[in-house]
Amino acid sequence: MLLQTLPARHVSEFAADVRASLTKAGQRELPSKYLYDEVGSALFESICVLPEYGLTRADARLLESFSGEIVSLLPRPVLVAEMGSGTGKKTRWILESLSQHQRTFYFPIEISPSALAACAKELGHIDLVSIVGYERPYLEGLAAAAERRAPGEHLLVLFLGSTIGNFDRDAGDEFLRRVRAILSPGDALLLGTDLMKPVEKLLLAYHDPVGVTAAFNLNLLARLNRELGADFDLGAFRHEARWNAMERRVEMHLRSAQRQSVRIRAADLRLSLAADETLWTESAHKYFPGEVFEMAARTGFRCDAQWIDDEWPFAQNLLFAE
Ligand code: AVI
Repeated sequence: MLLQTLPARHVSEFAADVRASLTKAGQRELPSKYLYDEVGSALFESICVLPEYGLTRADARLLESFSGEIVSLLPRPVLVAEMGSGTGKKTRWILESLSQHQRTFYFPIEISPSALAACAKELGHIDLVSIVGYERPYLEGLAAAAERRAPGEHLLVLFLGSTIGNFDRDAGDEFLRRVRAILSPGDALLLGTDLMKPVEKLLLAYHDPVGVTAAFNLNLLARLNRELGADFDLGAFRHEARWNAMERRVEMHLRSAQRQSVRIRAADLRLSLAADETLWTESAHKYFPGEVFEMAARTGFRCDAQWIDDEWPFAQNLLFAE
């Protein structure tokens, strides 16, 4: 795999993001993108195999069953770019189906170099597939991948696993609009969306009995200790998964078990937390199937096809840039 990297972003950007979200008025927050350092990414891989977290298996089942059909609906020749490829395991089916028709360039886009390396290992040996990895934020990587196409070539963008659900709804629309602005009419976006299901089932998926999701959430504080010289006592925080019915989302919080004060040296910040005060670390929005068609229409796409898993309500949606 060829790798395109950018100079490392400075620790000060991380510190500034943390400072801004912890000091904003009202509910304190921590940006969810920082959940995924090396430890966090490994814990997320473990979440994906938990019996209570059916999302990843549903995503993979749909790709395994319908890749042939999805590929048959695409204009060709087509290059494939994936925002947040992770280890690339689920993408194999799409690339194998495509390679029955054409030689394919695949551009995984990830900020984590270890995920890109795993992806190259997983997918590096598929016949007629060449991989160029972009170690960049999603939109920067996508713009770079889009520049590589020759006249007449289309682009298929993969945004799987319901990562769109981690954006607030308005921010999700804005993100899709920005993706659309990089594409040309007729280009495709395969968008994975986790669907509404009973709330007890959703809460268990984000608060598993083994405690893997709790460790994933608490690792964010451990990361602040490691990288920003903070002194969070991890034993003084509890993982919490909450259902927000108005916004139709699961929220992950870290609840302070006592009144405490924390210092984050690199962010030049001292925090005073009340007992029971929470830090909001992530949202996972859940969708109704029809909503995806409306999202597509609002953001410059048309949703032409949708496949829904029978076991765990989850949809793969094939959108085309209008
Ligand atoms: C990456 N993302 C789609 C996951 C989700 O379900 O929202 C992240 C996650 N957080 C806790 N469990 C999984």
